[in-house]
Amino acid sequence: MFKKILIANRGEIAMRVIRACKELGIKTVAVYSTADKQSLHVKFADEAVCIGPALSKDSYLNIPNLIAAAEITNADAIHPGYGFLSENAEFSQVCSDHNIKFIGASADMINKMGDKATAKETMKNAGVPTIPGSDGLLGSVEEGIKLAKEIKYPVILKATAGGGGRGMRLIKKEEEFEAAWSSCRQEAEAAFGNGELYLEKFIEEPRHIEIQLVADQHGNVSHYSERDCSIQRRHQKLVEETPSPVVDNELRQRMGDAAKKGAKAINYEGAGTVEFLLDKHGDFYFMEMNTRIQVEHPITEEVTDVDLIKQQIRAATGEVLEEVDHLPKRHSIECRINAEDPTKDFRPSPGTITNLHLPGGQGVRVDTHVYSGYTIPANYDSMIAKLIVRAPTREEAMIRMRRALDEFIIEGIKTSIPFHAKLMEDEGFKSGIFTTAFMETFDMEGIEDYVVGK
Ligand code: MV4
Repeated sequence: MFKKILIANRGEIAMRVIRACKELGIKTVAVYSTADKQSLHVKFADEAVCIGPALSKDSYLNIPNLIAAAEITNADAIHPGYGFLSENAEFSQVCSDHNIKFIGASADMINKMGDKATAKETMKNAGVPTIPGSDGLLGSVEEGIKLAKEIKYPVILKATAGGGGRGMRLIKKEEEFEAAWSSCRQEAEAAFGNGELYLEKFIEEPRHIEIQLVADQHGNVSHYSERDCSIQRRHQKLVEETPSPVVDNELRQRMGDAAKKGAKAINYEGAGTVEFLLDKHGDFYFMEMNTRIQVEHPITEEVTDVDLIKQQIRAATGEVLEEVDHLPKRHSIECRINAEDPTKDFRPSPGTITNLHLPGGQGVRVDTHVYSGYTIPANYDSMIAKLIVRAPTREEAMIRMRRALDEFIIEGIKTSIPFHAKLMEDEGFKSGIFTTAFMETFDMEGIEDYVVGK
């Protein structure tokens, strides 16, 4: 087992990793930027090292400073959390070159899954269902137009270096193809330094369903069922739940098997997530594979009774992890609490929390790094807490979430809490029948009324 882990991250996920390490008897090193000196992860870790100024690129993305911090503290592993360097092939390689275990994917794996056309091709060859479209990259605009005619419009152009919704163009008819091709290519070249594109049939109003995996270093791959992440806005997830209201045990087993088959084909190691689109006919297709622990991992923990961070650390040490298909024992929902004003198009609302009261009681979990008096810096993302509930059924989980949101008092800044409160009472959400387009028609009117105590 590792003796000391450096956590190359901040915020709630840094706290989450510290908690797992404490229970495993592993010492922790926090790193922080000058903007995060007052952060909880700095206080709760055994040691803390300042790695640079507020700008992410000079601190949390500063590879030489992170390696130096690991070396001076004698850390034998680095946990990258999510975001920042968690899917950075160079960082994974540099860690390995310095004999520091990167608790994440190898550089090769990150490159393979980070190139979306390669990832899709790899999964298709492994027998995982993929969306009809080009075999790999498109060679020319003419090839794209010819293929689009065959697979029929609407189609979607995707940048192979994109992902998470960046570098995509929906094309509804042939007349739009050339303009979409040029603008998508340019955008991808500018954003990722790689303008290569591939084409797919556009799946209309799908659900986003992802399968959690943990693979040990001996070929054992366990799945932990699905998470439904269909409630998103501009590719930012707002609410996740498990089990999905539209996935039964038969579909769950097929999706879990497909995800495991894909992971085994690439000799995957560690925690990972296979994202699928589920269409209205109940067919599912590989979309992307995330080679990191994700924000929404706690809902899976709440329904499987497994600590996924501990499991990820155990896998990284080389421990043999028995292969198990985990089925959900109950229901769990997560609301991402962001320092944003939902009445003003979710614009960021950083500042000082003047008063804080966290919800509690049976089945309520809050993962956060904030406290009363804490100032949210404007430099990083706006998620300040994850409110997670568990209950025997989906209906009880929604009622419990509504109750917990009422107890959640945050003064001094605006948060997304009122939005979540209204969502828990929304008939469309309550029905469980919705798609990734849900937020396009969600009515924000009257959410001012969803304040504490009402
Ligand atoms: C799609 C699609 C429909 N058809 N691909 C968005 C994020 C990126 N991972 C891929 N995405 C999509 N790919 C085909 N062939 C629709 C989306 C999509 C989406 C997917 C999941 C969750 C929310 C979404 C919102 C808009 C578009």
